[in-house]
Amino acid sequence: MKKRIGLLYGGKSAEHEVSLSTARAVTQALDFSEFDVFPIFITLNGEWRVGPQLTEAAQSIEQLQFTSTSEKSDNNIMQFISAHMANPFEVIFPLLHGTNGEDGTVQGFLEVLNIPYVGNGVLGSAAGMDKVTMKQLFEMAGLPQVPYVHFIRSEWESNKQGYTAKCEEALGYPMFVKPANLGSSVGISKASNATELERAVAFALQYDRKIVVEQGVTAREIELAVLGNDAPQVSVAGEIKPMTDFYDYDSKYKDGSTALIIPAPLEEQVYANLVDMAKKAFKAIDGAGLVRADFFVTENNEIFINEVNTLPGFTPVSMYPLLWQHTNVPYPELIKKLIALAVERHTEKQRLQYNRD
Ligand code: G1L
Repeated sequence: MKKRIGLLYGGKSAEHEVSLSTARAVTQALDFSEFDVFPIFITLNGEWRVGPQLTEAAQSIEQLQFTSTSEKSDNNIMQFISAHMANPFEVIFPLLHGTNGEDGTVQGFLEVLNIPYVGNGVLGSAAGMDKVTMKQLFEMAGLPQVPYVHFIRSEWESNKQGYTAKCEEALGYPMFVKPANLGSSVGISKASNATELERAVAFALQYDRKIVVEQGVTAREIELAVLGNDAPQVSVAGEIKPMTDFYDYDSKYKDGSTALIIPAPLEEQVYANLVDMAKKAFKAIDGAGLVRADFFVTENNEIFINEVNTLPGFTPVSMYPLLWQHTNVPYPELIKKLIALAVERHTEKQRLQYNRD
């Protein structure tokens, strides 16, 4: 029996286009003799559109952006629910951020409908989107991190001097100012003095009401891919070599001005520590399916965890799939494993008892 799989992509998000390209890449890697594939497109306006079954890989992203089936340009989430009721999806592959940027929302919706889905659950997705929450979880797991200060807009506005002094004392310049909400690198900037700090905070506040200020470290950026549920596997390490001062949204996604080095040259013991920390970080956020764990490694081989990404770039040329490729898990196999992990997790959840009978 073929599995009915729904690819959920697009979305009311800055990464709408990235999501479309990712969905196209996934259709190109899926085995159509094993899966019945249904496209579920969320437009930039947030309208849900369930398309006809795909019988082969999508050649273009235009093909995945089908036009409206109704005049009502409202939400149409009912179309998705009806399609599922008529003929249930066995797994949904969510290839997008939450429809309004706050993540875990799409996962929560799929939980309510009791549909298995690929990747992290509500808690992991939400924790993975909030840099402050993530740091607090890492702290409790005993993972080493770069010193940081955090505050919300109202705290900053009522006490700029106090927070500036706090940052200067706890961190020193240079500092990196980031919106807590981790979509991409938008809103991030570097501050080398108090004037720049004020400007950087104002900039970051355009993207979130919660801000994190981190001590600047001179270190290599090393990333590992984690795959699994209760006993996750870890890939070889990769290194990101930025060609600019630090990598911002443009250099990360547009210029191609970063180089990926896989495997990253690391001493055996350093790699072993990174693997251990990647697993701990996955567990700390209650990860499921996958995360990409990002680290700083200094010249003296001191390791700091930077973040985990619960929705890493996922085209065949993105770091996460490339790390598995170099660990002998090619992209089509990676996708199959993620689908199997989604089913496994859902099956385990079905065993739970929700009442006292
Ligand atoms: F489903 C997975 F595998 F868990 C998954 C889901 C989403 C992996 C990676 C992503 N990434 C994205 O959706 C995105 C980078 C395109 C965000 Cl818009």
